[in-house]
Amino acid sequence: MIVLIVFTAFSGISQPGSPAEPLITIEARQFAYQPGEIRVRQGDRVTLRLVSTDVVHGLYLEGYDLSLQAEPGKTATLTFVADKPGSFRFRCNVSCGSMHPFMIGKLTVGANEWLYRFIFLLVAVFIPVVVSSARQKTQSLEPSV
Ligand SMILES: [Cu+2]
Repeated sequence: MIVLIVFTAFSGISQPGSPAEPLITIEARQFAYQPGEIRVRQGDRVTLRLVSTDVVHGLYLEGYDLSLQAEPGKTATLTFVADKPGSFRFRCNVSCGSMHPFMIGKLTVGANEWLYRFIFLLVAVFIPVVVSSARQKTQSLEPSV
């Protein structure tokens, strides 16, 4: 039972505690990003690869004040440390056509899940332990027949 809880709490984390280095490829075309929503963990060293499939597109990341531009058929990369948690919009900063102002996406930088999983684990393991030891105490107080 406890093994199962521990497994559940820690699965999905490749390197517990230490930041990852995700490489995220974003395809840009008139007039959208694919994927339009990306998610990383706080502290991750993120590399964005912007690939344009039609005209010149840019990507400006609000909050981090970072930008990059990709020529048609080419790739532009940008590496940064996602040190600010929250949701940030990114948008095209190269005028690429009529719907250009609607070419937006979202980056979510989540707080370190590790802490939350640790708290969950603590609660999930220690409550049954406390309850069962309390039961044992009650039983030992009962007079033996
Ligand atoms: Cu654009």
